[in-house]
Parts: sequence; C-alpha cells; structure tokens
Amino acid sequence: MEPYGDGHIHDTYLDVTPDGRVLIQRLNTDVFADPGALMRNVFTVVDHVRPPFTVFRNWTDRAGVTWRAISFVEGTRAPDPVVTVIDAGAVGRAIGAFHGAVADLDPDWLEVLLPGFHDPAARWRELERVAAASERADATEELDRLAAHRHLAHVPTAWLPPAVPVRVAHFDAKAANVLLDVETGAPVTVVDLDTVMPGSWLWDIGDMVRSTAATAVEDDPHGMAMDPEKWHAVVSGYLHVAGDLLTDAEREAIPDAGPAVTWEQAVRFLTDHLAGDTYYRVTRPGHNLLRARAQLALLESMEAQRSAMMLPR
Ligand code: GN1
Ligand code: MG
Repeated sequence: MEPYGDGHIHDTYLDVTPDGRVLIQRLNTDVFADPGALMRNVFTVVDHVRPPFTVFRNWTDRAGVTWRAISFVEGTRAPDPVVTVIDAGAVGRAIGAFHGAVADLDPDWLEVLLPGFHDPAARWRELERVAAASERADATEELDRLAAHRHLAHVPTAWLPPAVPVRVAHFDAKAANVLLDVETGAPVTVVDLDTVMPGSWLWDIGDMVRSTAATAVEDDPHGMAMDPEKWHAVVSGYLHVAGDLLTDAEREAIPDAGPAVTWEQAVRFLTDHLAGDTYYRVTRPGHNLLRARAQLALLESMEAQRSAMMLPR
C-alpha cells in the first residue's frame, strides 16, 4: 500500500486488488469520535446521490484502529491547484451538480457530527483562547491581520432560514475534493463526504471560491492572490447548474461567501499552529502558519478586489 493524496485528517493509502484499485483510509477518531455515525451520514448521501465509487463498510482491527475502503475512480484527476479557467468552471459545475443531487434529500436525515463546524465567530473565540495560552509567539502579525477582518465572522449570522435554507451541505467543498475526467475535463463527481451535514450551501460556495479562485496552492503564501477570472468561471459554472435552486438571498450572499470562508479557514490554521499542530496533519514545522499566511494573502486580495466579485446577470 502506498500513501495517497493530500488529506489533512485521515491517513489514506492506495491498494491494488484483483477487483481494481482501492483507497484504504485509517479514520481519524480524534476528529470523528463516532465512526459509525460518520459512516451513516456517508451512506445516507451515497444511497441518494449514487456516485461513481463504492464505499465499503468500516472495520476495526485488533489494535483498535478503524479503517474503511473506497473504490478508486479511474480516469479522473483532482484539480489541485486549479490552474486554468476551464478547470475552474468545471469545479463550479461539479459542486453545482452535487447540490442538485442532494437538493431533495432531507437534511434532518443527517447527524450533526461536528457541532459548530462552520462558525467563524466561535472559531475566532477559540483562536483568542489558544493564542493567550500558547508558547508560540511567532504569529502576532497574523493575529493582527485576521483581527482587521473580524467583521467577516458576523456575515454568516445572516445565513439563516427562511431566506437562506438549511440544506444537505458538503462542508468541505474544495477543488481538491472534485474529480474531473482526465480526457475531457468534464466534472465526474465530488468526493470526501465525511463532513456532509445540515447547513447552508453558502459554506460550500465559499469553500469552492476559496480553493478555486486562487493563484497558488493552499499552503503557499508567495504569489497567493484571488484570480478574478477564475472567480467568474467557478461561480458561473456553479450557477449554470444550480442557480435555479437558490433563493434570492442565497444568490445575493455569494460574493460574501468566499471572504467569510477564507477568513474562517485562516483562523483555523492559525489556531492549530498556536495549539502545537494537533488537528491538521503537517509535513514540516510551521506548516500551519504557512497555510494561515496563504489564506490571509488570499483573503486580503479578495477584499481588495470586491468590485470584481460581481454576480453574472
Ligand atoms: C480538512 O479532510 P480534508 O483535508 O479534505 C478539513 C476541512 C478544511 C480542509 C482544508 C474535518 O479537510 O474543514 O477546510 O482540511 N476537514 C475537517 O483544506 O476538519
Ligand atoms: Mg476531508
């Protein structure tokens, strides 16, 4: 088995079996304390959406470690990073198609596995708490830069019913979780259903924008900026497929979604840096600080280009 991919939470390996290639995952039970509930949510969505992969039931080995297997989707690639405007449009269509597929699935069928998962105001309070207790003192500048955009924590408090409905949301709708056809570039599926939960689709739209309308990878602060052409491509692609499903309030909130989710993500990375890298897998010292800096650069670029984030007519 070879280590596979770039997930920050579970350990993923690729195995070759007589029936084809399979992803084997060691589940992170620090983050998902109840793997049974995690799998119930995943199967609720899989049974409804019928994606082009098979999820096999989880098992626990003699050491008490929980695993699961998922069939590998051949002939696809994850656009991470998104390099071209064409791929950006395809990512938007993929997320739009996922929303279309779950639009008639009752969100009450899903368990709230990670309460308060998307809650920027609570994430900020946690950052302040961790920063006050942290032995690391190398992030004062980043804390100040985040504080300068603190108003963004309050933007999503307006994302409430009835104007902004509670939906089945993916809650990790980044480009790295989209698969495109290697030959045609067309959207094939959205993967990584671990965080599917009841909530606003605006969190997904924000994560889609954060991960797609960027000029660098998630952990590269150098040259990181918002690319307005990719912003338009991904949002137009999304609206082309899912636009008719949205309420007016959801549609009008789209320009705010990218900055709000990017700010929240920067807060989460910086919190983990100051907490001593306990949540996200890191590949080197200071990795979470680099991730936070990259998200901050992206956020500041978004805020400087607000007028470029205008919805297509
Ligand atoms: C984590 O599992 P992975 O690497 O796709 C995280 C997301 C973050 C993302 C940032 C359960 O997702 O919330 O947005 O990293 N998942 C969890 O890349 O915390
Ligand atoms: Mg994930």
